[in-house]
Amino acid sequence: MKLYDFELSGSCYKIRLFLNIVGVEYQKEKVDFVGKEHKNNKYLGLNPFGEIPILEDGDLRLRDAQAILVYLAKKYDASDTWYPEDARSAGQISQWLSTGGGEIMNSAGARLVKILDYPLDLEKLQAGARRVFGILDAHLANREWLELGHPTIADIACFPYTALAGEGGIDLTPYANVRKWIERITSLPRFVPMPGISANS
Ligand SMILES: N[C@@H](CCC(=O)N[C@@H](CS)C(=O)NCC(=O)O)C(=O)O
Repeated sequence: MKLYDFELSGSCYKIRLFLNIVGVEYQKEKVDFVGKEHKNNKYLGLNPFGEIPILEDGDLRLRDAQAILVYLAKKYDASDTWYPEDARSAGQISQWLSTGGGEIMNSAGARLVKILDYPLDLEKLQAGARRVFGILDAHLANREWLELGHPTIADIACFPYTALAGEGGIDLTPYANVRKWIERITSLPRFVPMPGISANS
């Protein structure tokens, strides 16, 4: 299995983290994201959206971190707890997969402005991120995990760009429930860190 990867990408990190959790060996192909390699013809051939992560498993190629998480959970999670089969659980988790690839990416955009000077509207992105963190914080007021009372791929999809919010100039101090949830995730037994997100030891 091959992951087209950039170490500082929170989206690629979703996949690295979950591959470690399910214990699947894989190979990394480093993408020169800063040099815009993901926009060259080779990469546009792999993913016409010009984005990473991309995962290849045998003759299957997938783009989009959330789609990749679903695939990995279905294929490699022997416990069937990270994305359980039943309709109710699948629906509950999927709503957060959409949030992880959607509204929470405001935080990713703010971080791209701050660390790579992307010409995007920083204030609008920060406001969008704060709105979703407020919703997340209220949701987590009376639960430890986003759904089902245990960790699922919903948590994995929403976690990185929430934990990296500070790098986009967004202070998580007002979101105490979100901060506790981050601590729970960084305490998971098979947790792996990335630059900007440490294990809770
Ligand atoms: N929908 C995709 C979006 C992934 C995404 O935005 N990836 C970033 C890196 S973290 C990217 O490749 N952006 C393209 C660019 O900024 O040029 C997913 O969730 O995997």
